[in-house]
Formats: sequence, structure tokens, C-alpha cells
Amino acid sequence: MALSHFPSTADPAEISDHLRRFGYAIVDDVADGAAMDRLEAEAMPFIEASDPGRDEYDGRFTRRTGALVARCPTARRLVMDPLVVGTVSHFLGHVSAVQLHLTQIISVEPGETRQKLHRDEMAFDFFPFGADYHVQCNTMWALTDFTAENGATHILAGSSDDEAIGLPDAQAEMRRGSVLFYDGKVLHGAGANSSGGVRRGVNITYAVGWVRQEENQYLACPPEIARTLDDDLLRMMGYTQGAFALGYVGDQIDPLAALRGSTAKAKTIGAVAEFNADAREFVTDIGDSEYRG
Ligand SMILES: O=C(O)CCC(=O)C(=O)O
Ligand SMILES: [Fe+2]
Repeated sequence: MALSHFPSTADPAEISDHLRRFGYAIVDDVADGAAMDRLEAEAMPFIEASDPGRDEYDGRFTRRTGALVARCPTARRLVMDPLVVGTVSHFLGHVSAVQLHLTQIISVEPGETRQKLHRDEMAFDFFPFGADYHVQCNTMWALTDFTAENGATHILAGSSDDEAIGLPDAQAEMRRGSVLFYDGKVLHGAGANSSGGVRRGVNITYAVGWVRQEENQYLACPPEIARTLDDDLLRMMGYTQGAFALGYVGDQIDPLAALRGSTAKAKTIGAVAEFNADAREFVTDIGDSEYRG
């Protein structure tokens, strides 16, 4: 079975709808060769210094290299790529804030065996999110071509809703610069590498703003570097409230303001309620409650 591909001119809403139905979507040629060359050059010293995995799941012939926002200026552009952010925001449109969850170059080296199929949302301590509640949205950028031989990611299309038995297994073969989107529920895993070259993917994932991030963005990117970054990127990294009341600093200071040395206050539920109908209803319910003090 071949997986569906979209051109990079596709509408993010269309990509997100496909992702919702099948658990994945591949978009071809989102970044050009020059950007991939730059990212590879920026990352290579860190890739070479990364250890192989510690178990079969990590991959004993697989190197994982993180902290890409701090280490690789080009990765910052991938994190904030408009097509990706548009698709992620549409797919996770049910929450107040979306945040960066992890950044990791996954280098699958020759001789690596196939990774066990899994669902990424298991990372949330196996919490049983409902079939219709998506907690994350993942991307895998092809830093090298992804082929069946070199370990292109396996996807069981349509397996997000637990009815995985009998579904065909296909690999996300794609050219360098293309992006595989997949949700937190779809069964997937890295392929075996029977080729002579390394398969490299840039795994950049996003989650709803109210969960803990897989990669700790506040420590992976030290404040000296964070202060040099754009506000939009910082908000995506978590320097904003993940929902009202989540993530303020000290005396209810907004986290981005705190990083910049200001004391501007974070939003309260009252402020959120001004533009959010659900919050408004919640505030009204509290107001009507017999338990009001
Ligand atoms: O490298 C890949 O193709 C997928 C890796 C993966 O799914 C994971 O490590 O969670
Ligand atoms: Fe995974």
C-alpha cells in the first residue's frame, strides 16, 4: 500500500483533515536542499557526539540528538514553518495554546533493526485519552531521503482509533525536505536500515499547552540563548501560558515578560473569558453556583 502525499502548496486544513482520518499525512518538498544542507552542517558536530540508543526501543544503531532550538538556527525555522504551524494549529484547534513538545534528529544507522510499533501518546504515563482527543501532533522532516531500505518510518494508516488489526503497514518513503505528519495515536515505528547509508529524520513534535513537554525546553535552551530568540518561537517553546493559570512566574508574571525582564502580568481566566466562549460559560457557572463565597 502506498501512503498519500500532498504538495507543499496544499491547504493546512486539508492536511489536518487527512491526518485526522488516517493518522498521518506526507507533504513533499516543504524545505529546499539548501536549508537541509545548512541544518545538517549545524547539527553534525552534535550528532557525532550523541551516543547510540540504550535499548531496542531507542535503537542500538540509532543516535538521537536533541536541543535543536539551542544548537541549530535552521531548526528554529523548521519549528515555526508556516505550513507546519498552520497544520498543527488546525489539528490541535481544540485548545488555548499549542507548544513545542520535542526536537530530535533521529539517525538510523546501517544494521539497525525495526523499531517496535507504538503510539507516541503513551509517553503521557499511558493516560487513556479518548479516541477524539488529540494531545499531540508530530512531524518528521526527511534530512536524508527516506526509503524502504534505509528505514523510512512505518505507519499503520487508520490505526489511531484502536482498530488496528489487519490494517496494512506502509513506509513513509519521501524525498529529503519532505515532512511526515502523524498523530499521537497512530501505530508507527522506525524501519530497519539494510542500506549502506544513514537515514536521518528531524523529529519536531507539538502538544497541547496543558501537558508536560517531552523535551524540557526551558533547560534544553538556556536563558542566554532564549533571550536572543523571536517572541513567536519563544511562545511556541512554552514561554506563554499553556492555558489560563498554567506556567506563570512568581507574582503571576507572564513567562515571556519574565524572560525579557519585565513584570507584565499573565492572563487570568477573566481575561481569557472575554474572547473564549467556553471560558465565559465556565465563569458564568461559577458565578451562579450555590457554593459562591
Ligand atoms: O525514526 C522514526 O522513523 C520514528 C521514531 C519514533 O517513532 C520514535 O522514536 O518514537
Ligand atoms: Fe514514535
